[in-house]
Amino acid sequence: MCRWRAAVCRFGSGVADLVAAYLASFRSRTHPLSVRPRTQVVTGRRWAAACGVLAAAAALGAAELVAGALGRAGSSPPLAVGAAFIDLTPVWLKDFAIRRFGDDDKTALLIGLGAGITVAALGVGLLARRRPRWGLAAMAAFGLVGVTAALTRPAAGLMDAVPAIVGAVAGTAALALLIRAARRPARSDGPRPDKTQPDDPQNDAADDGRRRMLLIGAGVLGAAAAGGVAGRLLLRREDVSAARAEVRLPAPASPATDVPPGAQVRIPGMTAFRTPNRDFYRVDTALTLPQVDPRAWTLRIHGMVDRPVELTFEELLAQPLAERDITLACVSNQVGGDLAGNARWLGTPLAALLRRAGVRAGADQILSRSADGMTLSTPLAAVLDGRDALLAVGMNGEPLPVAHGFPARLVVPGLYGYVSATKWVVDLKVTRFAADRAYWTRRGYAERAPVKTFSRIDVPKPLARVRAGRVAVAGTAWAQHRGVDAVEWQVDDGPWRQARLAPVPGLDTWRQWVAEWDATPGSHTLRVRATDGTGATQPADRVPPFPDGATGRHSVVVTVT
Ligand SMILES: Nc1nc2c(c(=O)[nH]1)N[C@H]1C(S)=C(S)[C@@H](COP(=O)(O)O)O[C@H]1N2
Ligand SMILES: [Mo]
Repeated sequence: MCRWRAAVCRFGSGVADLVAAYLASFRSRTHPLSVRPRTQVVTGRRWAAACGVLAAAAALGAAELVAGALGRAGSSPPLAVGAAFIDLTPVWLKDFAIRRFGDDDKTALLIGLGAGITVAALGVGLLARRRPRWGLAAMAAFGLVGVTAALTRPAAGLMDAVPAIVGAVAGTAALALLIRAARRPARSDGPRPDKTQPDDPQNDAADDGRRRMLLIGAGVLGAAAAGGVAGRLLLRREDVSAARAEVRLPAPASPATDVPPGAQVRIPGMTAFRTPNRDFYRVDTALTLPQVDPRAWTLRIHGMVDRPVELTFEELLAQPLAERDITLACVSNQVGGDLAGNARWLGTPLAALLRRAGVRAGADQILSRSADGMTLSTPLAAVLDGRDALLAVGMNGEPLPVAHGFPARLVVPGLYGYVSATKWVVDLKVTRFAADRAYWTRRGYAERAPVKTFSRIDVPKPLARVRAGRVAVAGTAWAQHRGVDAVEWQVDDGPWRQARLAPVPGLDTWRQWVAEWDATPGSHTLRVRATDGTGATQPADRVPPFPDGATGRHSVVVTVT
């Protein structure tokens, strides 16, 4: 550990020396960019723009290499900037992204970021063509953006600034090198090469210059790529999939109730009652998946408790475990949307852990924190009211997938994910809503957010064409922890009719429904609404997901021929 630290210090002072020498070269005018701009003759716009892109590649490659060497994926400047962007994104845009791109929202963000970086790099190159120092300064400014983004990540340490710093140094150095190489061999006042004259010696010089430019450009690109690849490979050390494969989950002390055979409505195109892990929706703010080694993992329970608890993964597996079927839903889910999934979770009851810690009077919130610094708040009362709130380690018979919170996450039936389902959880603080706020509640989302009653038509699909006659209409409804007591469906403005409800193992999962429709030719609108266990029927008025979940009735238009 000490040796490591010494190496880091040496590395840091090395970087500082480099920067100092670099700056000194300006003063002594030996620097390639110290040529006075007016006498500077640089090549055409295209090459200058390419210089910018190559220099940016060098910056990113170097930064990636350092992020990899440090084993800190999140400190990679583009990822840090992306993560900062996610945090700064207004709620409406986030909703839009989740709605528009769904599980691919992060890919969309990274593509957008890549485009932005490319445009900025082109700009830096063009700027450097006439004003080398400005180009240099712009490159440094981008480095500063990277540093700021990395340092403002919630779980960041000072070391997270290093990749962006090294990247900025590498980027400016590469830019200087490239621009010097791009300088035409002829001076501006000398004769220009005459391309129509094959024997003109100026042409040879120009060709030589071009060859050198291409060589240097290729060298920079190669080094950048090598750095990037090496960085990514180094980050594999952090990968926890091997550790995950070694986890042996104990049998539950309290097994799940059997799922009744009829829970799955057997119609082509129908949603699976149990969502396979690979199909389970994913919503989180993590641009890079936290890699949490179970051997190093601990959960701390502290705050307004009599006896703070610290639990290792081994100790967690030794607790009595319960297995439960619970449907998770996201507050960003729209009417008819699919940001919900049903899994069989294995975990220890959260209430028992909290009682062991001894919750003090006056507390009303659990503020949970994940390994990547994300915070979620959960109403304490919901966790203690007897429902199956779990500190989960297993999902559908395997350890939690890394994308779903390995090694441990919270699952609380009946509450939207953003107030209950903390993935990669490492810390539970028992506190008061008046004292602490979490990521989403700070952004105006509701503190108390029970899942709203929801129903959806899964078959037929929107805009489907079906044959006149008997048509199966089926779907999924949920009102976790209250249960779905009725589902009604309607054709056009006809009467509401009862659908047949499939059996369910309990109140905490979604429920499938099915009906037979005597379809007549023409275009028809099918509509659905559910009634929960308290007797409340889904309202017709449409409200958006912000701040506590969407309402409205799902409908599909089908053509009957
Ligand atoms: N650490 C962490 N946990 C999180 C989130 C997050 O962004 N970070 N998102 C929450 C939200 S909004 C939802 S809907 C659920 C989604 O869980 P899933 O991705 O396993 O489906 O996780 C919750 N837990
Ligand atoms: Mo969510």
